[in-house]
Amino acid sequence: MDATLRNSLLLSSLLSLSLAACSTGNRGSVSSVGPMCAEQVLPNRFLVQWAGAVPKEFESLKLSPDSRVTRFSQVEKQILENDVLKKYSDQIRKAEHEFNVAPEDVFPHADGCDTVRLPTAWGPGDVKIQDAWSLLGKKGEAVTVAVVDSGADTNHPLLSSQIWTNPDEIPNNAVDDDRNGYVDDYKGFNFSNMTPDVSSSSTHGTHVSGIVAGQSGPLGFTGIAPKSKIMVLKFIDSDGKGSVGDAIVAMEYAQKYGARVINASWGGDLCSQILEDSIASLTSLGVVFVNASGNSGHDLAKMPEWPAVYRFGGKLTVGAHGIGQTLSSFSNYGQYVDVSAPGDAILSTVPPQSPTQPQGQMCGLRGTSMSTPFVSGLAAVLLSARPLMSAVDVVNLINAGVSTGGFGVRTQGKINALQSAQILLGN
Ligand SMILES: [Ca+2]
Ligand SMILES: [Ca+2]
Repeated sequence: MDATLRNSLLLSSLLSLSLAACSTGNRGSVSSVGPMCAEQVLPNRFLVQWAGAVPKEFESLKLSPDSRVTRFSQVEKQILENDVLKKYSDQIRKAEHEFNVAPEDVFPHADGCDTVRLPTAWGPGDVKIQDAWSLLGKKGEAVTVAVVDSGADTNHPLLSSQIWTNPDEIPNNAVDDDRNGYVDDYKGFNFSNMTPDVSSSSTHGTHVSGIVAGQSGPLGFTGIAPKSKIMVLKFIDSDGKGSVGDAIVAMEYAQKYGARVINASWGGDLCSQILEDSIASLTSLGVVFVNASGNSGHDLAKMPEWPAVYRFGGKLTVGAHGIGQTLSSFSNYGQYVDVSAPGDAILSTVPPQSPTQPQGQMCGLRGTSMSTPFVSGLAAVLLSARPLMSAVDVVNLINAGVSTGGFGVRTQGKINALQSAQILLGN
């Protein structure tokens, strides 16, 4: 076992609470542990979750003004153990090493960003979204989807009209007008470097955002919920890594500002119980959490990845299929994957690939990162028809509406927007 991981377990073992080994979503049945990527662990960085209010002396370490999680940076394990964990043991729920997660697309992109041989947009038809729009008379109106990812090109002509803005913040004046702790968070925020810049190095998040809420474009392209708004919350940096703590604070922001769906096209080989608690809390507050199953081609029951294997009523884990209607070989599968959605040769928006290229680029990518926003978009369409539904209601509708066909996932099916809409209307 890697030293840092061993330390992590020792650190946790000081606390009497919640000390189950990281497992899959089935409480009490500890599964085998997936391959450890110890380089993802951030040395000398720890997350501590408090049972109640954060003690005053650690106020400045809170992930956000409203958070009950503090981040201890540049702190040695022994110092944390002796000076914090022992002293405050009755007030601490969990303590763990912080680590990075990564986007879930497939590299190299076999069909990636080829401007000559772009795929046609087969996904919207495959999920029967146009039929669902017609039946419901809604396309995501008044629903905000938080894309917690690598940012997005908010100036892309097929996206710019659908970018959520913070009404209480004046952009670009270097003032935190709404006093929420984030300066100029007008079009979302970049939690990886604490700036308002969400647009740089954002190919992954721009592609995901287009699948959710892109406007009609070439080759049959359309977003699944083109009337929904995208809240661009960046936590994955230009190196393709984002920390668990930054993900948590971005998701807390999403819920606070009214997002009903969180698209999480990312994951990793390490588990965080603090992240699990955060997702559980969000879903109980009505936020649908949609998560990529990952691209290892494994049965997640045998080789878990996180947060894909966490199970809550308001959470969906998504596999990917291609136009040939079988689960893609890269897609994870098994009982911990709820549904499949189009994820191979998927056309969507990307930022200009070079300074000389115009805005408005499209490209094809594949991965469960791409199938996940199809499900987020469907959740937004269903919520626009019935805004008072709980996260559990939305997830149940999506699961119940699948077209079954041996996809190797828990429901055996791929999403079908028309059938979910018919169930919603009692048809
Ligand atoms: Ca602000
Ligand atoms: Ca401002």
